Amino acid sequence: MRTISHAMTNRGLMKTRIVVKIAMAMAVCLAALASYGSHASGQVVISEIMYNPDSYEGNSNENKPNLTEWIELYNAGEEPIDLTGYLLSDEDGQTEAMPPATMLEPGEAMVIVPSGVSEAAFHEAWGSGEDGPTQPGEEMGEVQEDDTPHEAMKKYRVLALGGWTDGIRNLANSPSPKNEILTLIDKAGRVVFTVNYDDQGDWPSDSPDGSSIYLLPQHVRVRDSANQGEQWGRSVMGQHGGRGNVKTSVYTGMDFGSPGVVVVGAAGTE
Ligand SMILES: [Ca+2]
Ligand SMILES: [Ca+2]
Ligand SMILES: [Ca+2]
Repeated sequence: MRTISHAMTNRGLMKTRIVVKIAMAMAVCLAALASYGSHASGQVVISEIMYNPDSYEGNSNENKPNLTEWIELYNAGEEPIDLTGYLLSDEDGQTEAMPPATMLEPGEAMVIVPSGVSEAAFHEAWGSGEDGPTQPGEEMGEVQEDDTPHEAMKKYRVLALGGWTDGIRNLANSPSPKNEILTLIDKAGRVVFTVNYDDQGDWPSDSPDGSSIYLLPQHVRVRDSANQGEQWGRSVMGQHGGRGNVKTSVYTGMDFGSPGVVVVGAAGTE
């Protein structure tokens, strides 16, 4: 009896070991799939948020889109990313999906604006990068000696997306832990990037109006989560591509940001 029960125990142990081995193999497969998934969606980040421009934002009582808000995306990875079908969401709703063949090359930045404002209108105010690195707004401040981002400014795309008025609505000027929770979602419905920006605590102040917030160079590629205010900076003239807009019929105020320019630094550097 003892021998039989011993044999049975051994058999039980073997079974347990096999089950454990299968579970471990499955875990390895799942981990590989997960890393493939994150690889597939690449390293696209929300690199800058203009949520409280000095330019006229529209009257929310009239339910008009806030045309002068914008969001910058950046490909921090080493492979082109197909953003087709990607959309932005927050706790209010979501935008329309990005159109077919929306590619973002490694190191390329793209600006997302509400439908109703054109790429030409944005470039008119902020510069297109085609006419030299420090245009426009260079007359508004001195370019600093180490201001390589200006040199790095190149032509960038501006994509107008519908779904701001009835979807994500505006980007709150008085954000809180409950809003805005900006999330970039890929065409498979996976969350690629999320940030719950704020203007208090560790977060850059947005007072006075007009300055965007942007991921600091050392955190473009290295983050635990983007929900840490100290990882973001407030745009100022002449730093990390920061420049002012030229006033136009759409961009009526004096805003500061670095649309089209993302400075990437090594971890641990400032
Ligand atoms: Ca919103
Ligand atoms: Ca706003
Ligand atoms: Ca930027």
